[in-house]
Amino acid sequence: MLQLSVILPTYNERANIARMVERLDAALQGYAWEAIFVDDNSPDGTADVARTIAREDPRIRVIERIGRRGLASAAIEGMCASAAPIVAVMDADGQHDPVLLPQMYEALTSGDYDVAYASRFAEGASTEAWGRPDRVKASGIANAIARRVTGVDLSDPMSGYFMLHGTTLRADAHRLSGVGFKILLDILATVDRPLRVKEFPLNFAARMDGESKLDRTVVFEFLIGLYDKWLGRIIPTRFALFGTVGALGVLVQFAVLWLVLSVILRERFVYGHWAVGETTFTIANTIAAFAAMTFNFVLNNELTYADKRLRGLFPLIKGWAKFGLTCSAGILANIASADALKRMHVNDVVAVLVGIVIASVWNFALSSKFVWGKYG
Ligand SMILES: Nc1nc2c(ncn2[C@@H]2O[C@H](COP(=O)(O)OP(=O)(O)O)[C@@H](O)[C@H]2O)c(=O)[nH]1
Ligand SMILES: [Mg+2]
Repeated sequence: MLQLSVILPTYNERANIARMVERLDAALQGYAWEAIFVDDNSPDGTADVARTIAREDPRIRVIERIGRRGLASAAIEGMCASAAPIVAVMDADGQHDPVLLPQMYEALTSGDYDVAYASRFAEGASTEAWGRPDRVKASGIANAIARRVTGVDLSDPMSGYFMLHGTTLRADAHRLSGVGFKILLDILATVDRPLRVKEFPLNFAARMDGESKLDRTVVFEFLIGLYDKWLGRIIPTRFALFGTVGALGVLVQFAVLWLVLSVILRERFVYGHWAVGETTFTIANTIAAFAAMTFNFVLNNELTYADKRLRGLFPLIKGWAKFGLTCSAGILANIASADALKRMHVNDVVAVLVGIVIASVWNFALSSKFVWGKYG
């Protein structure tokens, strides 16, 4: 009878799959286990590699998600796709040592614990082999905040290696945010009754092959998670991020407009108007809108869509062009409405602001689909 399902979210982990299966096989001798690779249609063909193994080994399963990205949602879907009474989540890159799996399993089946997890910072754990002291430090800070704010007292609540009963997960799966990567923390903060947690020290290794996809500030990641838990239901997290980036874009647009008109052209700004002709104003505002668009693209790619981040020169240029295209209608509306309002002798600042609001609603709707989304 199936005892344990190990969920391994993957994105471009082609070279690590076979080795990972071998290590699971060695660690889980005597257990009835399965492993589910949840791959987000990795360009390197990770899912094909996993399927090749799965054809020979029925313990291996593959879920391939098309047009989706995100570690947390991959883990949730993998766990929900299993019939096993106990489910685990771990990285597929070798950083999480499978030898802990039987110990975690025994802790859960003993009935004394609801969740078992591997901590990088517990007594006896080590992060030296990770070779990333900067990230060790950042993780430490985020963990300290996590402890304070959620009251969850673990040495490593941001850990991505854990095991729990399928029933515990399914009872609350619909309430999990699925945003960001901190799914263990998400589970602990979401489930109302206190969960009994068993901690295992982990020797966090360097990844076997390939590169990290989540290499970014853990603190920022964590703040998003907090926002999502508190206000995410009222204003969706991604929209809030997009809006915040957009608001910064407003500053950029005004700054560039001011730079062009006041600094470069040395025009005077009197009673809410620059003393310039219509054409000059339109050109300056067009430049400003494009600068703001580029700024917004970069920041949205780094922050709003960090879990789907476009990387590498070509994807970035392509993404920027697509963002520009989807935004160009927005930019036209932006500039045209500002022009129209200006002709109606509305204050220049108000005219520009109205243009920006119209453009940002349009931009969010389209870019989340076409640049970072399903058709990305
Ligand atoms: N399905 C899926 N897996 C992902 C995604 N991003 C990262 N992963 C996987 O999640 C695990 C942890 O990611 P990794 O890049 O190693 O993060 P790090 O260990 O924090 O540097 C690895 O197995 C990745 O392949 C994603 O968007 N979708
Ligand atoms: Mg990793």
